[in-house]
Amino acid sequence: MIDYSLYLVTDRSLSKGRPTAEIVAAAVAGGVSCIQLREKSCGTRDFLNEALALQPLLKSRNLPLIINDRLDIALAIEADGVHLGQSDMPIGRARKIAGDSLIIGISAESVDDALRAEQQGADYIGISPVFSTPTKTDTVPPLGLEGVRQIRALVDIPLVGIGGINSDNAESVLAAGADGIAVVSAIVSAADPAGAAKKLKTLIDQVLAQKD
Ligand code: TZP
Ligand code: MG
Repeated sequence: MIDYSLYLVTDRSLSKGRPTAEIVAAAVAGGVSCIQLREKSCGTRDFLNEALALQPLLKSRNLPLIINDRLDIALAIEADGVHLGQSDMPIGRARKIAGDSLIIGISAESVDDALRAEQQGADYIGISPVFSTPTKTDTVPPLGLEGVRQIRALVDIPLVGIGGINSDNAESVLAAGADGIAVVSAIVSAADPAGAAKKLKTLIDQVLAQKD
């Protein structure tokens, strides 16, 4: 079982010059439960090497490494999973190539996307975006907390909210039915990524304990 409660999504362009491995190590020290390596502008070799560089730490902590977009890289390095958007490889094809053991996460931009992802065998859904965010501008209009509630009512697999989430609004996303929150800038752009992760994780653990 994967713990999606605090899901870090990396972004080297927002890391203020600090290496992704440094940000990830700090975030792990602060308590992130799942890590997605998201590289939007580097070549395949660079992406692969970034992923390999994270693996010893994450494996030693038993933390899952999910690769954004690139099923080939996920398979090549035996990552735990791949995260696919609506314009990436369709989940059915990805499953055919990857088999059942690879975690496949899908970004859902609507209630229909979420229903389809579950029917087609996704392991978890990223509700994208919950709030508007400068981190990713090529998104559909935010689904909001109401979107999270609607999807929760119809879907049983784990749900992670993403987009504009921080320590001020994380509780509302969990209260609306998400199992976890995914963040980029709240951790990678923080002056103290370990402290930022710890603050979020402490809050999330409190909220999730009350939901049980
Ligand atoms: N997918 C939907 S919104 C988003 C992604 C990758 C960016 C989220 O970034 P932030 O900084 O946590 O708002
Ligand atoms: Mg994608």
